[in-house]
Amino acid sequence: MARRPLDLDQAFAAARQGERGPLAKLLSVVERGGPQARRLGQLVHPHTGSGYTVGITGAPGAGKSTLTSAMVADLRRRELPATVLAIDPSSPFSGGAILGDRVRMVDHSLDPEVFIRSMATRGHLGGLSLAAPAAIRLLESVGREWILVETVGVGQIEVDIAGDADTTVVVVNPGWGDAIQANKAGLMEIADVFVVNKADRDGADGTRRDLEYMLDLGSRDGWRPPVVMAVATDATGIGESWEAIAAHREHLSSTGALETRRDERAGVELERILTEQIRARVDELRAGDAHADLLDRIRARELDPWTAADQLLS
Ligand SMILES: Nc1nc2c(ncn2[C@@H]2O[C@H](COP(=O)(O)OP(=O)(O)O)[C@@H](O)[C@H]2O)c(=O)[nH]1
Ligand SMILES: [Mg+2]
Repeated sequence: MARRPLDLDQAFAAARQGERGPLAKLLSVVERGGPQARRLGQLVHPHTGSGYTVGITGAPGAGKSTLTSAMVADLRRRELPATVLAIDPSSPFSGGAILGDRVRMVDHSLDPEVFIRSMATRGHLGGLSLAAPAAIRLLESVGREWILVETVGVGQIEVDIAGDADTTVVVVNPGWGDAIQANKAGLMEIADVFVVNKADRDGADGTRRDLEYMLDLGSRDGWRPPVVMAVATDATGIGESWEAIAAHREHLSSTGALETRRDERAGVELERILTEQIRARVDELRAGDAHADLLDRIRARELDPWTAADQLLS
């Protein structure tokens, strides 16, 4: 299937003028990866730094999409534009993924000040952990300020992506493994705000107590994550969630931790890119004739693998 090549400069300029079609196409470029995504990254980079990213993570079914949708409504009530990036590492679908999310987000689908996009993996390793921050930066560079990033599931990739946010909201439920699950999944370390969602159910206070107890054991950047009770389905606790996020943002800005964190993330991203490129180089070397020859010589005991590796690299 031939794809008409996208004029990146033109599309980027249009997206910066607020056009949604070109922005959607550019997000597909990011999602596909490869040389075009790299070129786009070069265009985008000088225009980044002005957005604020809120990661929303937690176990499947915790109510992340419902909460996100309610948070978007709250932004809109305050006449602020809203941007949502839903990331699903397990889904082969893209540009629309996750039917349930679409249904819940449908309330906002006619609002021109709301931009919602799903991103899925393209199967290549490290794909989403590279694409997610690139997508966030693209959204920033076209002037979107509040960017909500919902990650589906609680695997390592999701934890990594959630760590790409300025403020990370971890959504838990009453009785959801007594917060101990959150701890096991590595969510305790990345949480800046906890939302105990489905507080209309039994056990919400117990979950809150468990969280508070675990939070007593340590803090990050001199910040103790607040625990907010919410019922996302009827928009209870949404204002409080935003207040907690705003307080964290203020804390990060006033202490300089925002810059430190962003610097650290830049380092992490550089490392991911290096790893990806070195992996690609290894694949290239493995596919070459020299590799097969050297392997024969290793089998014949003429050459040890270390010397062979040196020869391949040189
Ligand atoms: N009782 C109750 N149900 C909720 C609440 N928030 C979300 N749900 C329901 O929980 C289910 C999963 O919600 P969803 O937002 O898709 O969860 P996600 O997988 O974390 O995105 C849906 O059926 C929601 O209607 C809540 O506060 N209380
Ligand atoms: Mg969801």
